[in-house]
Amino acid sequence: MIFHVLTIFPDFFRGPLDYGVLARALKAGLFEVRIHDLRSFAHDRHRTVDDRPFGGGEGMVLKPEPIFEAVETVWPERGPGRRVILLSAQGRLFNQRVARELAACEELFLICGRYEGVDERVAEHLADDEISIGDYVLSGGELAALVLIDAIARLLPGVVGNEASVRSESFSADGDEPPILDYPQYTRPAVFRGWRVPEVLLSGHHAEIRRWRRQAAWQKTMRLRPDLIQRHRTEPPAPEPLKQASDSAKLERY
Ligand code: 9D3
Repeated sequence: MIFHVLTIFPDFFRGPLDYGVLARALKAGLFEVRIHDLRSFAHDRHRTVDDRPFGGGEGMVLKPEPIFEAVETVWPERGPGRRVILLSAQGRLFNQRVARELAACEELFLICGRYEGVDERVAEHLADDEISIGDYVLSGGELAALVLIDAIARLLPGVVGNEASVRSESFSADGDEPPILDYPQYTRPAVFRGWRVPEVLLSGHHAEIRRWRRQAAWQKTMRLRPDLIQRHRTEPPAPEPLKQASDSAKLERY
C-alpha cells in the first residue's frame, strides 16, 4: 500500500510514523507514505493555496487548482485500486469497517484540509470519498490522515506481528458478531498501592477466567459504551454473582 498525503504542513508527518509497529513496517517496506507539499503545486509568485470564500464569511478556503494538479501529477491515471480521500469535518464517519474497506486499495491519496475548508469542487469532482474521524473540531486534516494511516496500515499483511491479535480486537466484528469492549487486563504486581488484581485471574481456573472476562467486558461496555449494546442488542453473559474488580480492590486495601 502507498499512502499519498497532500498538506501545507509536510513537517507535521516527521515523527508520528517513527515509532512502534508502523516504523518497523515502513522500514521493512510493507507500506509507504509519500508526503506532497500543496504549495509546490501553486505557480503564482506567492505560491497561493487559499482565497476568500465566495458569498462572504470568515476565514480562507483552499483553492481547487493546486489540489487537482497534485492528484493529477501523482496519478496521471486513476484506477479502481486508487482512491482519493478528502479529510473533512463534513465527511462520513471513519470506523473499523471503513478501515478494512480502504485497506483493500493499492494506493490512497489523502487530502488534508485547513482554514475554514476546501473548495467544494474537490469533494464533488476529485475525491472518491470524504471522511471525518469524529464529531469534534480539529484545526485541519493532518491528524485525521495520521489516524487513517495507523488504522489502515495495521490491517496490512505482516504489519502487526500476531494475526490473531488483529482479528480479535474490539470493533473488528464485521457486523455479525457483537462488538464489545476488551476485557480489563492486569499484569504484575498482584498488589499495587493496595489495589489487588481480581483473584480469579491468579487462580489458574481457565473456565472461570473466561467467564469473568466476558462479564467484566460486558459491564465495562454497559458503563462506557452503552450505545454498542443498544445498537447490536448484545446479550449479557449468564447472570453470575461477580465481584467488581475495583470494589474488591477497595475492600482489600490495607
Ligand atoms: C469551526 C469551523 N467550522 C465551521 C465553519 C468548519 C471547520 C472547518 C475546518 C471545521 C473543521 C475544520 C478543520 N477540520 C478538518 O479539516 C478535519 C476534521 C475535523 O475537524 N474533525 C473530524 N475529522 C476531521 S477530518 C478533517
